[in-house]
Amino acid sequence: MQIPQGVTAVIGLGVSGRAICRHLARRGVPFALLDTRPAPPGLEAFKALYPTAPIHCGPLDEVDFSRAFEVVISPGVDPFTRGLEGLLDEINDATGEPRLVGEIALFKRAVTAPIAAITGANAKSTVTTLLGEMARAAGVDAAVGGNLGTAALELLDTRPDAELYILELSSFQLETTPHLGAAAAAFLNLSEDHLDRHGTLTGYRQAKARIFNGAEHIVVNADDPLTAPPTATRAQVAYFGRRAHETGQWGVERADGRQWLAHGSERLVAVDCLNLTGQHNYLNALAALALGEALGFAREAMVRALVAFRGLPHRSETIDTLGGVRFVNDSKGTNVGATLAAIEGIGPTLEGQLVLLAGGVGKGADFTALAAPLARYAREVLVFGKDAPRLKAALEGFVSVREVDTLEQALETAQTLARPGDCVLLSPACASLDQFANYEARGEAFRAWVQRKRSEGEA
Ligand code: UMA
Repeated sequence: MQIPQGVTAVIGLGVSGRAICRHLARRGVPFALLDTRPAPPGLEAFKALYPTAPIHCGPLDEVDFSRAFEVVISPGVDPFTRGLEGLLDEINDATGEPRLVGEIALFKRAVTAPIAAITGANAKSTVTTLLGEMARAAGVDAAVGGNLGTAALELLDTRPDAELYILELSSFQLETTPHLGAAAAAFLNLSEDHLDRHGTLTGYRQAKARIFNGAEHIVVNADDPLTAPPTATRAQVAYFGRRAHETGQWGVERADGRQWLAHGSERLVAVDCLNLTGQHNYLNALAALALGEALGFAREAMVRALVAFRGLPHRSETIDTLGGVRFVNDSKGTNVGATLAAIEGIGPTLEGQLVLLAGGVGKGADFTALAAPLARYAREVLVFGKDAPRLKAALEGFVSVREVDTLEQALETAQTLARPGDCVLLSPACASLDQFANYEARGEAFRAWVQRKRSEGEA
C-alpha cells in the first residue's frame, strides 16, 4: 500500500488510534489507518465511521510511507517495527518534528492549557489520580487521563476548556514525544519493566526521561538517582524521599511518636490520618504534593484531598480484615519493582508478618531482589502460575516458599498460615495472562474470595 501524498498515516486501531483519527477528522486532516494485525478489533465500526479513509491491516513493511505527511503511531506498537526504518530520524519540514511521532506530540501541538505529567515504572496512576483530586480541592478545573485510560487527545476533545491537563505517561508514549514542555513533570521511580520493548534499563530510562524536555518544574525521587534528569536542566527541581529532607524538600519525618509528611521542617499531615497505607504510598503522596506545589495549589486544599483519598483498586488496596488478618489486593503489582514497593511499604507497618501470594507470567524478570525483603518481613510465600518454579528457585533459602496451582489454593493455604496482625498480600510480581484475562480479573478473584469468607463467617 502507498500512503497518498500529504496524508497522515495513523498506526493502531486501539484507544489511542481512535482518538488520533477523531482528532484529525475534526480538523479536516486527511488520514489513512494501518494496523499490524490482520483483523484488529473495531475495524467494522471504524469503516462505518470513516468510509473514505484508506485502510491497511498486516505487516508494515508492505506499506510505502514516503509520501505521507507524517506517521502517528500508537503506544503499543514499537517504532522500530520493520517497515518504519529511519522514520524516527527524518524531520518533517512542516512540523519541525520527526516524521514519526505519537499521540502526545499531537496533543502538545493542539493544547493551550498547561500540562502536568507523571511517569515512573510504578505508582504513576495513583499519583496522577491523587493530583487530580488535589486540583479539584484547590478549585482548578483539571482533566485527568493518558496511560491511565482516557487518551490525552480524547480529553482535549471532551474537555477543551480544562485549565490544566494531568497526564499519566508511559515510556511507550514518551518515546515518540519530542518536546512535552510540561508545567510540572514527575519521574517517580525506575525498575525493570518492558525490557522486551526497550532492550535495557538504560533504554527504558531514556524513554521516560523525555518527560523533562522543556519542563518548567521537575519532581524527582531523592532515593532513586535514576529518576534525575540525565542532562542539565533549567527547570526548578523538587525532591521527595523517605527521609525528612533539607529546606524545600519533601520527606517523611518522625516526631512525637508519629510519622509526618513534611516539606523541609514544616509538618503537613501525620500519616495515621491518611487512608493510604504503606511507605510507598507516603512517597506517592509526597510526589503529588510536590507537583501540586509547583502548580500553585493551596497546601491546605492538597492536604484535604490527600486525607480523603482512598487509593485505586488493585493497588495495595485493603479489602477486609478477617480474624485479625488484613487482606491486601495489589494485583497491579505486575513487576518486581511494584512488588518490592508493596513488601517494603507494608512490611514495616505490621505487628505480624506478610504472607505473600505471587506468580503468573514473569516476563523474563529476575526475582532475586525480592529475597532479602521477604526474609525480613514474610512468614511464607505462596507461588502459583507459569513462573512459580522460577520464583521458588529465586526465594528458597531466604524465606519459606510453597508452590500451589491457583490463586484460590494460595488463598486457602494463606488463611491457615496467617496469624492475627499478619497481612495476606497479593502482589504477584508477574502478569496475570496465564490464568486470568488481566490484572483486574485477578484482583477481583482475590476480592471475591475475601468477601465470600466474610459472609460465610457472618452466616
Ligand atoms: N497492536 C498491534 N498492532 C497495532 C496496534 C496495536 O498488535 O498495529 C496491539 C499492541 O501491541 C497492544 C494492543 O494492540 O497489545 C493495544 O495497543 P494500542 O497501542 O492500540 O493501545 P491503546 O488501546 O491505544 O491503549 C494505549 C495504552 N496501551 C499500551 O500502551 C499498550 C493504554 O495503557 C492507555 O490507557 C491508552 O493508550 C490511552 O492512553 C495500558 C497499558 O497497558 C493501560 N499501558 C502500559 C503500562 O501501563 O504498563 C504501557
